[in-house]
Amino acid sequence: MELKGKKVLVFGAGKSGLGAALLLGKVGAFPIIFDGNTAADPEEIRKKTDPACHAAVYTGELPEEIRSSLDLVVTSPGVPVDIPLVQSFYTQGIPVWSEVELAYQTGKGRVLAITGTNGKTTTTALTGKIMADACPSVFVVGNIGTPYTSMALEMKEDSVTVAEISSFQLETIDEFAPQVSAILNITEDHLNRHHTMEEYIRVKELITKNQTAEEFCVLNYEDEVLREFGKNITPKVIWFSSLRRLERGIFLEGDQIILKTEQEEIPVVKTTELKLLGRHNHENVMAAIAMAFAAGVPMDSIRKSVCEFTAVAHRIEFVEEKNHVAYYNDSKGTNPDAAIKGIQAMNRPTLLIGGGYDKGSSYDEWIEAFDGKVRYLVLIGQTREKIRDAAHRLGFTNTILCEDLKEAVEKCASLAEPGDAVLLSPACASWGQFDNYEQRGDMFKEFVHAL
Ligand code: UMA
Repeated sequence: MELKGKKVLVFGAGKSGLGAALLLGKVGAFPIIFDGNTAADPEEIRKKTDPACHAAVYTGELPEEIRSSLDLVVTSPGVPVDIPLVQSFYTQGIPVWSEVELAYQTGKGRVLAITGTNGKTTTTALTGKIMADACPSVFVVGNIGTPYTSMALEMKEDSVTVAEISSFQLETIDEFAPQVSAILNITEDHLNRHHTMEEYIRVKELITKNQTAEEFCVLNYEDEVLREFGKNITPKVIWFSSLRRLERGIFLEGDQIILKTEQEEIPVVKTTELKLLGRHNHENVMAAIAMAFAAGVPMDSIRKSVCEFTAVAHRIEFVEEKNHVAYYNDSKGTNPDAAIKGIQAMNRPTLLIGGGYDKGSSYDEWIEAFDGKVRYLVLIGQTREKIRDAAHRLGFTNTILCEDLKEAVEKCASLAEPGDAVLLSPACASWGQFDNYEQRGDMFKEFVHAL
């Protein structure tokens, strides 16, 4: 779509909305920023908006005359498609794009896109490093924190974009077509937004919707949903497995990661050479290697980058040892499945801090994964009673409710014995008590340092 001269509603005035509005202003469109939060102050939003985008700003209600004169709507990831206002755009026949679609249609070069319930950020950061070590112009964008639109106009034909793409961003793509995609795993998450597991899976799988038969999709062979999905898709599938030797693909055998193509079997790297811990991380590494290999990066270069890469913040991040108690920040454990990885990685008796915003998840599997390792479960946030009740039902009764994270950290410090670990791995989103999981993790680290 030619954007010049078009009236475009930018729905949501967070990072994505501000990035989209600036891009639209620069390409000669007329952006109108709208935020549905009635408490949002238009003046504050104007202050955060780059003057170069000449955007009008509305909050709360969108005036009817604006609504009826739009050519395009660009939604922020946090805006669900089933709310009445978005539905009314569909009824009017106005195209609705995600912020990622807008960036894709204006950006240039090749795109490598990663989705999945867990491991996206680590895999994106690692793929970004491998590509940056091998290519002159690389952008790492998307759900990882830098809006795709904020970089799109800097991209050139020889650029490579490595994008972390959430289900929220995939819901409203149109032509978005990465040369290499990856779906790492699909487990229960965001059911308050997508309502059913079927819908969540459908949205995740949209990442391959516009890919051609010359392009690639990296999939986890050990994920039953993906194993089925991979049987009938257009792009070439590269499977990865941490549990078995594959006919073709990339797999872990003992401590050796091996890539097997039609022609050869390449021992890539040993897990003992990596700075990332845990089977889930070895899966992320295999996915990143497969993506970079499909994008044509020489194996020697991939190997070097992979060995240099260190864990990203907030993912089972070691904070400090105090009074012989080790503190770990796994604030990125925002759903039960991610939090299971967190507790599985612990090799000491653990005081676990959990709870937060309610995304409609079930916590049973997480509690069952405690495996005798958790001494106390210290709970905060909206879900604290729900998790406590589930734990008691499953026979785990060492639960403590706290008002906030600070109290939870102090409680853990008072109960921990030398040799224990304290792990923040909440199994819930941070919203309600924090802006995002980064803020939650940073505050956890601050409280630990202050003990
Ligand atoms: N808003 C409305 N109406 C609504 C919902 C929201 O007007 O119905 C407004 C809010 O009032 C707010 C704005 O939209 O002012 C916020 O937009 P947003 O929630 O889309 O947040 P952004 O700041 O644009 O950040 C988004 C992603 N946020 C979400 O998906 C919730 C960030 O992912 C991402 O890093 C950023 O774009 C850049 O691409 C965060 C996240 O939590 C890390 N992602 C989820 C996850 O990882 O589990 C998917």
